Amino acid sequence: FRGVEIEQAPMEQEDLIVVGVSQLGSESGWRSAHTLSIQDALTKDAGYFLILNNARQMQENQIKAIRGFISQRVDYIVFAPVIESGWETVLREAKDAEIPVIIIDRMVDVRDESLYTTWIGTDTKEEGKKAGRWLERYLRKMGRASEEINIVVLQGTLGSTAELGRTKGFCEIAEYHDNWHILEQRTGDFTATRGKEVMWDMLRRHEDIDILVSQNDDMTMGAIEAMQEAGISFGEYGAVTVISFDAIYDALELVKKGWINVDIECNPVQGAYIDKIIQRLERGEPVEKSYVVEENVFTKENVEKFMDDRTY
Ligand code: GYE
Repeated sequence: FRGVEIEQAPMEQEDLIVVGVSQLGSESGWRSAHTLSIQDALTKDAGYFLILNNARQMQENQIKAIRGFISQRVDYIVFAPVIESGWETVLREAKDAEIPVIIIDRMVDVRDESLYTTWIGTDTKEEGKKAGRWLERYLRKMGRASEEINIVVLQGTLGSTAELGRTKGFCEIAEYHDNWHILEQRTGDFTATRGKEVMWDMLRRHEDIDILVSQNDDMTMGAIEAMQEAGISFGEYGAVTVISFDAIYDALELVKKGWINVDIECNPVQGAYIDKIIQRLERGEPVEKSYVVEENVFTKENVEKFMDDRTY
């Protein structure tokens, strides 16, 4: 995306609120929508000078960017942490510099909550549970509730909130079912390319896959390509039932076509929240410690009425 270099806020911008944003990367359609939503909200017209840095999936790049923001004395630091662990030191540096930190999308795992001001994100564990609950209902509806069910899971970036939450949430439901067998869980790094490669490999090693749980739409699309190339049928009338996460527009098209059976929504439109929170802080008003964005579940039955409004 645009604005990958850290720019210096020019002097004449003094009346603008300077916000340093460390985005974790540009791995997925969801991520592009997330970045765009930030750029749309933190505009000059709205009173902001936005410094946006793309960390390209590397925690050390994020730490470097945040240190850069601290030495530039930005007014706010906003960041989407690539993984949960390892943030204590740099967050303490920001706190010592008295720069408020707003965490977005994924979460950090820190003991001391005072190291950040607030968090805006989604309930990824609940998303995982929704996938599990959908599968329960689906198997019941298909008369397969007591069949042996073989599941493979394409996980996102290991150690990221989205991966940890979705894995945990789905496993919690799976534990109730002795006949659900998770054959393998492997990371596809939230990208289409890795999703395809890993799915290829899993298809080669497991003969009888009933369910694919893919923790984002990009990996799902890669996995679909792998199944097509391997001559394995999938989706509504196929051998492999496909469960996906995110619900970006291109994936909703596939839900409509019956290629993806269900897509658990994850909402990337978080920019307006950042703006609202900063405005509150500017007025000296209190903010909540966390803001969780609302989300839906899409199947062929309900998908169409949501597609018109979807901008990403
Ligand atoms: O699901 C995936 C992205 O952290 C919720 O990251 C986000 C996830 C999203 O790469 O597509």
